[in-house]
Amino acid sequence: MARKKIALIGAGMIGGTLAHIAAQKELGDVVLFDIAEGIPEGKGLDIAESSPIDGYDSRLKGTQDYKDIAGADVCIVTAGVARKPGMSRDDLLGINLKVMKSVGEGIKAHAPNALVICITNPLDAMVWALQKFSGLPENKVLGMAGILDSARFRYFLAEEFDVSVESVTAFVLGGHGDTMVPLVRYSTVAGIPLPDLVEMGWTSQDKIDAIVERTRKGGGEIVGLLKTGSAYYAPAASAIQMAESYIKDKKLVVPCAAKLSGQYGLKDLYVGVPIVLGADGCERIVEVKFNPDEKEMFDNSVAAVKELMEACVKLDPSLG
Ligand code: A3D
Repeated sequence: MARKKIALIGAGMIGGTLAHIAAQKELGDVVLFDIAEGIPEGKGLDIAESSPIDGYDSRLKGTQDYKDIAGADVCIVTAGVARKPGMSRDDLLGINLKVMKSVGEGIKAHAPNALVICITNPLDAMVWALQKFSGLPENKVLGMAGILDSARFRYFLAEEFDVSVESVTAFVLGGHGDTMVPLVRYSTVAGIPLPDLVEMGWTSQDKIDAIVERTRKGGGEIVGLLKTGSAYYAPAASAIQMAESYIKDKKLVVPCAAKLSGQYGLKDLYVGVPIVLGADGCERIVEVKFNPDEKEMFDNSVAAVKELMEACVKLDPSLG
């Protein structure tokens, strides 16, 4: 069986990390595309030179030519600008919308059968625009955010309970931003929901509330520490999990930004919801039952996503 081909559009901090993990896992051969000359070539060569030590045979190539992504099975998009301290994800909108247009056209021309995973912020609006610009089927264009936000939530909870991260499951839904919705009722330690753990005296409601707040601001916490950019190790690991579930048809149930077509009473927008991710891309959207508080938080988050979409349409009326 021929090797899979993974195209990384954007070879910055996340793109380089994606290339390293994808190669180490032998998910396929890796093409790094970037407009910055030398960066994708240099990162590709550096990673390839580690392959004899780590023992993997993935081939890596850096390029400025979209022709080199031809026939890619997966395209992971990080092209654009990342947040600097004091910048919100929304400040990135104007710059990154133009980038999504050129990336969408490049993918449409050279890799129309790929699964496309968008990471560029502001995530929900950018993946929505990327799907429109590329014209690829909705089930094959997804946004990465929920896995990362849930991983942060899981990590903080595992720390609080002093248990393995593997024993903690958590769902963070909604748009990727300060309005995201960490679902406490659906988050568990070995299947025991958090509200039960509060009753059992494992933690307090105040501590859970503080962890929820830290999760919502998890991206900003890293930006504040790094000062020169945003998180890249955990975002890359999250997107690789999505690519792996697609390539291996694992059908993981994971929160991703997916295009809704009636689910949750919403249409024609991307927002974070649990999906089954397999060989057909988004194979099913899971409709979680919300209580009134959760519904209010989800609605607020959707309203924030809609605002960004409207701002996109103002900047590029072809999206309307
Ligand atoms: P960075 O290291 O700046 O890399 C971005 C790369 O994109 C640079 O190498 C640029 O040269 C390249 N680029 C710019 N324009 C184009 C273009 N038109 N075509 C191809 N390449 C281009 O950023 P990063 O890797 O740290 O972050 C990438 C994106 O991910 C940013 O928008 C971040 O805000 C976003 N991000 C999202 C999450 C989510 O959870 C959704 C988390 C972290 C970062």
